[in-house]
Amino acid sequence: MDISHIFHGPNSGYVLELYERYLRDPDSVDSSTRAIFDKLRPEIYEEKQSEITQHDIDKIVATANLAQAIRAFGHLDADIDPLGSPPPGDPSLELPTHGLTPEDLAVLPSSLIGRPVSDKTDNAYDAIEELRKIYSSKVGYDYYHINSLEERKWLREAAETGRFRPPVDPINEKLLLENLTRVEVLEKFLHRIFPGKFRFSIEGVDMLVPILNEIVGIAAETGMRHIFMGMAHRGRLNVMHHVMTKSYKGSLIKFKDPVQERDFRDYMGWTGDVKYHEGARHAIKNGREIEMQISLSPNPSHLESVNPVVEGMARAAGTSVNASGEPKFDPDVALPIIVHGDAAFPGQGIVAETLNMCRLPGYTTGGTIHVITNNQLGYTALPGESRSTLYASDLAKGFEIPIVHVNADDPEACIECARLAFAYLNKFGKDFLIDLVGYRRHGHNEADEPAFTQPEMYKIIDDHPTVREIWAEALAERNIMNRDEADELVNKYNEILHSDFESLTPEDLPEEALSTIPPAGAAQKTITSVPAESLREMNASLLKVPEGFTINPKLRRGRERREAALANIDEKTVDWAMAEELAFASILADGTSIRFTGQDAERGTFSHRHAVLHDFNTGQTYAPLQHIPQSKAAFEILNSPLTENACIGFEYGYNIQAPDRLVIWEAQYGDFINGAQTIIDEYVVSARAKWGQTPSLVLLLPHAYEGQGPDHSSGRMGRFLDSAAEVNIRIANCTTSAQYFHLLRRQAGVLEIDPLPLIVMTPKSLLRNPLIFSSLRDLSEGTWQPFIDDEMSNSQAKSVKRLILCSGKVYIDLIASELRKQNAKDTAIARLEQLYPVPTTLIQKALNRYPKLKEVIWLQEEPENMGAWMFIYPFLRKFIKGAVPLHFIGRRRNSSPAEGTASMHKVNQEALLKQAFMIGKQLPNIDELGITWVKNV
Ligand SMILES: Cc1ncc(C[n+]2csc(CCOP(=O)(O)OP(=O)(O)O)c2C)c(N)n1
Repeated sequence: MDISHIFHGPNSGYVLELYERYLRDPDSVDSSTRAIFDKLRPEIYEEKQSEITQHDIDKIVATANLAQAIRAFGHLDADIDPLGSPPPGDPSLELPTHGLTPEDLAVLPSSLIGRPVSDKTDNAYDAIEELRKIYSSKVGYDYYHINSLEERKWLREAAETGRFRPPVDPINEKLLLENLTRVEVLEKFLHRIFPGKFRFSIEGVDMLVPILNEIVGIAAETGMRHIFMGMAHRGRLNVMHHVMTKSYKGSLIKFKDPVQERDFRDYMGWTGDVKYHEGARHAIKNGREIEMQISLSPNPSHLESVNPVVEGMARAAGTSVNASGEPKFDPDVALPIIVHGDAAFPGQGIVAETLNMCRLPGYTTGGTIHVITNNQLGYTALPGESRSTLYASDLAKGFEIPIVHVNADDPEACIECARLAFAYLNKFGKDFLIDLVGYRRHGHNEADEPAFTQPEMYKIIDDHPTVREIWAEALAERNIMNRDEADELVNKYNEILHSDFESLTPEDLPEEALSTIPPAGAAQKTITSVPAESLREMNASLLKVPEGFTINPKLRRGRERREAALANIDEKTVDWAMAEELAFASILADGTSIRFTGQDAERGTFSHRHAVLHDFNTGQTYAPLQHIPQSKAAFEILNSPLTENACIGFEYGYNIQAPDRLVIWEAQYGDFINGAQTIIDEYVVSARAKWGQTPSLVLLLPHAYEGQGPDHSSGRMGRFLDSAAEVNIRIANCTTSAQYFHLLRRQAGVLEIDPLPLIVMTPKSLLRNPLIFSSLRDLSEGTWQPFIDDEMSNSQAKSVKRLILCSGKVYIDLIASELRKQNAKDTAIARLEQLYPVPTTLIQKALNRYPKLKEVIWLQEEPENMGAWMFIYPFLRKFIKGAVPLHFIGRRRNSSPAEGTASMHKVNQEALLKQAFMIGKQLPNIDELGITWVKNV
């Protein structure tokens, strides 16, 4: 007889399972369960029916439901706030909600709650209480948002067996006290000696340091080769000293204000950065062998911006690229750990952008451990002002990341969470989050008065013992260490700090990064040409596909054209995509690996690249650059997630960790680079000056005024030119496919000897315009030209009156124009292919070639306040030295980069070209147009 209908409710499945077990073997369940099920046995069901009431059944199901609620929502009742605020609770955790009383539970079997809790309890009441102790203790296990049953089971088992928790998994209690003492003493020492100086103290979340050390220790035992850490200001100094093992003197000297010791900038040879942004590396050794390297990435103030950088570093460390084909990724090589702020985690979009990468091919790192140092404040803002969610960590739920909320005043609970985090990551290769709930002992910084805004909270904090004091007390109660011994530890570390401070000399200023800046200039000497025969062979290899692979018919013609394209060495047959592919093939043949990412990068936004072919019949993919026999290194090209800031941050980190690989990111349209302004400003263009890092990341930004509107025209080159200074970046805007070929090859050639980020304004319609096509000879014999003067002869140059200087696509518009033919004799046109570093000597040389010059014009498509003009103007003035007038022609100053309609674009573009050729005269209707001619600037 089927009696399943009598079990109902969310846990009916579990009760049924128990019942079936009982049917197979009545002894497999405990005696009280057996007594209940005896009443339900089919053969005696009818007979005993009168004895089983619906009431009994309801109580069984209600008990199972209660147990389920505690497992899922017990964290809402957990004691996670050291400051003692009551937990929010939840009605599902209360007996009356389920129609239960303690008496009901006392007569029910504990097996209704399940193992392992049922094994150590006699009835359901005790089992429920036991369950509460686990799920509503100082740890709130928050994992019911995980979809995988296997993972949920594993997490439940880990929580309920307590296998990562002391005493099951013991800790060295004394050592923990020693560590907490070092953490606290450092902060208090700095507070005393340098009152009011910012250090963004860890106090209140001190357990961060032991948590990190626990993870580092287990990771090293497991055989991880790298840990990459990212964190903001909070507690960073303490982590530097007690996780990264930096010497105290290194920080103490900086607190003393080194400018008094010597000229800081001269000494460091770079701009440097404040002490709480510095990075560090620490090698854990076994004898002479480095077992594991821990790297703390430098980071700017911009909270959370370091997240993708750290992920990129870990991905690079775990990826080997030494053989041709696809790169190989090993998730067990590197572990990323990211420490977040409780206000920043939900607030900064880059957090979600980075979390979204966690399982993407080409981006996953095999899991990250996240720690939120949750001090319940963001500067002066309360949680209710910083987020719309209950927990600071709730964003992580959407990515199915298990979360533990842990009271930062319970050291054992914190250590359990660290172990659990690593064990889960190690088993499932996925992220884990520890929400370390503490408080902030001082103001946002140590000069702030927190009681201005949180008077009540700070009354509690002022009276609240430190976690070291709490733990010392616990050890005294456990007779492990008496109070005097604990005080001795405080004295010991105070004395160490004192003696370090007293013996400081100027030589204690850290010297890191001094030697990391290589001399610039090697790029100019790089040979980028490739023998014609090699290029022909590579082209042939690139056009091959596996037996039986059906290419999309629409791509066939182009490929047939390419088969014949290199027959004649002087014919201009090489378009942009072909030049790019040949550049990549030759770079791989030179042994340099390539990673290329961007939105829809595989096909290319403009459907020009097709680096990954899709079989027309089966959809199977084939990337020729992974199969050419000439290649000696791995190639990967990936369609990135629809993200700019985190994607560029990721590639930046990848590039920093693997400087010998060519790393390229392509924007869908150049404008979207503004979504990554933080990473550009804070890392790409300034990391060298601030932290001595030497990125060589390539950014390809489609940039062309073609009537597509304000948002698809500009790669915002002005933004990069704004930040171009010293030796920090190269910016190119090239006009032939050969130039692009040589530019890419030059970048790959100097990755390790003259690395700089390379920003390239790339074409849109010009991708297919024969005026930019190059010949095989241009590739095999040419070189990168930062500036290209008019091709006219020197004798023709003698009659030139006007020199038009420009950059990029407007040059092609000029030479394609009818007006050009009419003005061929007296007008020369020269193009700046490299905007930064400015090729000063070449421009100067060109100016000297035109003795009868009457005027120089800077022509650009962009508005006067955008493009290259504002940047290049002072250079041009200096070169010309007032000898001839300098005019500007371009779109008018504008708040938006381009016209909103194609028709207005056309009118303005035509007017622009007309004005460019109207020597000495102004277009009659110029005032009505969107362009401007600024005379003799
Ligand atoms: C992107 C960004 N916006 C604003 C700030 C200024 N700021 C510095 S710390 C801070 C509060 C951060 O709070 P939280 O994330 O909780 O970290 P905590 O300082 O409390 O550890 C703010 C707003 C910043 N550094 N970065």
